[in-house]
Amino acid sequence: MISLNKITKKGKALFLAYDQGLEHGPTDFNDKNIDPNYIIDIAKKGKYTGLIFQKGIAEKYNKEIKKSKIPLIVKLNGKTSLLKIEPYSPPLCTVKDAVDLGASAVGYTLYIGSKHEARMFKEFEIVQSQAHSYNLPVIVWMYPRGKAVKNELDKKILAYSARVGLELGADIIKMKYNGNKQDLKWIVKSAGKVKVLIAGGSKTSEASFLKEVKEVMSAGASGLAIGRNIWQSKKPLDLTKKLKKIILK
Ligand code: FBP
Repeated sequence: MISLNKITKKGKALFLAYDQGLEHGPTDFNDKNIDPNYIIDIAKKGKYTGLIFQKGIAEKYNKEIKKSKIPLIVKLNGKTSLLKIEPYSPPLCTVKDAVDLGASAVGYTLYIGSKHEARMFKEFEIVQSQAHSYNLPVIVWMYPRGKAVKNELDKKILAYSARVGLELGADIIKMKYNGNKQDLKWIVKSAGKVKVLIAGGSKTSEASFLKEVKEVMSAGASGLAIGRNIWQSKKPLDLTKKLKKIILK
């Protein structure tokens, strides 16, 4: 069993995600949060349990990341939002590169149900076994997506995704929440020993965000891997404090 101690606290995780520049483009950013140093500073002051970057930022800002002492999670694959085709996220960084950058874990997106599922599984198998040979935990963004998936937020398809995470050897999975606590309980059960984190999504009001966080934690989630709701917030550190009270208690 791979240890998650470096990237969790009391078994819970609070990861700050900043790969949206690749996935969505700078459309998510303003004058402040377009600067990776602003994100590193939030992670450091907020004592996040992990900071997620693609290889490019992990390389260019490596000195600052190391100085922050926040565990680095390198996202190994990704895609832009420009091509409106069946989703496929190619590998963009090797496990060895992530290790050389000082990563404490690696991240990978899988689009289950996509026409390219088989290819993604094959590529993931290499990543998973290499990461485990370095004792690095593997965090999988489990996203059911593509023409075959009618409703990405359907309980059955989310539970299926969670189970696939367990079957393929993920250590932590990151999923979207469909707003139904009972559904999430079943999804968490489907993941077995794999911890389930919830993704933040686009920015919502602080009150409804915090309410949702309480709900997902009481349904058995092990934390959050979020981006926009934090670094688009006017007071990211205040919000972080409130989140930590709910998640890391
Ligand atoms: P947010 O909290 O900003 O939604 O980030 C979570 C995340 O998983 C990012 O890591 C990733 O860039 C993005 O969501 C991908 O989501 P989608 O494919 O739905 O746009």
